[in-house]
Amino acid sequence: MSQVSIGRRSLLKSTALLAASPAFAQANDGIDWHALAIDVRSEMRWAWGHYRRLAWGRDEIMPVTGGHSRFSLRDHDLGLSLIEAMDTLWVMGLDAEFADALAWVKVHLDFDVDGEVSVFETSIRLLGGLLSAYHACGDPLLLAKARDLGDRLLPAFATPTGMPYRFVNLRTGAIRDPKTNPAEVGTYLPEWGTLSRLTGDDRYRATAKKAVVAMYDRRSRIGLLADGIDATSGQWFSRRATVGPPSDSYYEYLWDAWQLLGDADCKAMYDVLTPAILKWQCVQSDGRTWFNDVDFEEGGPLTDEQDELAAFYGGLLAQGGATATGAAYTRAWSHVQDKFGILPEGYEYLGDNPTQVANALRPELADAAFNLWLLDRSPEWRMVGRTHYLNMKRWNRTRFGYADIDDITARPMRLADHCPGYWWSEQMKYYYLLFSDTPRFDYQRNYLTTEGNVLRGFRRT
Ligand code: DMJ
Repeated sequence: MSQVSIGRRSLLKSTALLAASPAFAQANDGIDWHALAIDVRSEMRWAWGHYRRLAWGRDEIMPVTGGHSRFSLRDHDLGLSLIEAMDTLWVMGLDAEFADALAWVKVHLDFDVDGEVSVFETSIRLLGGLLSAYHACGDPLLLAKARDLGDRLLPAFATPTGMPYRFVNLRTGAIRDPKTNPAEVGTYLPEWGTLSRLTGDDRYRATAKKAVVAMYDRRSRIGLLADGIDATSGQWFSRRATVGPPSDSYYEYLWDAWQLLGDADCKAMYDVLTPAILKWQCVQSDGRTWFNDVDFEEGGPLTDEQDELAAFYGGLLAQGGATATGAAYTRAWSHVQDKFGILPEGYEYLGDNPTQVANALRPELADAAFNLWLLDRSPEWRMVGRTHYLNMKRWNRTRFGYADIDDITARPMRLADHCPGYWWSEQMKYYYLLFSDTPRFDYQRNYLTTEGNVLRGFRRT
């Protein structure tokens, strides 16, 4: 198998496949992974039932009170959670629920709204969700909706640099806010390349690629990107290089564009930027591996504070070949999980303490564990995912679903009345894939986006 044909979350050796069977896993570590997978599926169905009854077609359920909230638009819902959930429902075999969601999309989803959305969030969540649902069932209406949405996002990229404005009006194409960052510039290619492949219209891929290159071309002499740039002038307005937000998925999508689309330019860019990150940002402290934020031109450290969202990075590093560093970084976050139960949004490694005590029901450590497990099938990563799941069940579960936490240091942890859309697309899918060994997923050749949307690897059985 050529490297290009090996999926982002794959690269398995044939011997490792044996270790993937539930029987082997059970004998190996005494955990009944199959039962755990069934439990995840049952929690998904339970939470979906509440969403279906109390927040159908709304963006997000409020799991403490049973209300609902908006995400994309101020005055209009776009069924965010429903769309984010679709491919998770499908891979879990919750086919009646999937059909119900598809029927809603066919009747109700309409992007012709006079309102402004985030180009980045709309692309990774809604466009990606529609494409993964299309991958699951092949209904052409889903592709048509994805294309319509892509067309409505395209005007944002009409800048002198090719880097997009942050916001666009879905009906008028009016754009706003050129002050952007690497993630909002460069997290498009897998979805937009897929859209181009499926429609035969190369504009989506070419537009996304131009933005990625424009950002890369502005790297510093030492090979780092800062995290604030003006899309119209191409001038930086920040000096901070970080692997956390708002830069995180820029790096992820360089590797992903290579893995999914075979884009060798993106691999070359990844191979230039990653050694610079490892050289200037990677540090050892108390036997653990962390990534400092640093000055992007001088390389000097700015802070030891770590952002929880950066916890995905260990999985990416391993996929890109820095296996030991990726594993070590994931172990460092696993230490924080073991210490606090749920990761805090901010953490400083020198004091081994939270700097922000909230957690917005985040999937990043489960994401990294899943990616590492796909690479080496080590039970260690399944155990990290299992702890993530069981701790979530213990602390985040509430009356009508799963909720964010306001304070992970309080006992019991204090909940916030919000369930983010990505919960339906990300960790519930990572857990299930990690524990189930489902025949609906190709564990050797697959691709999941930054939002957990499966664009390659579904098996229609
Ligand atoms: C998700 O929406 C995506 O993974 C994004 O790239 C950053 N993280 C959030 C969830 O925390």
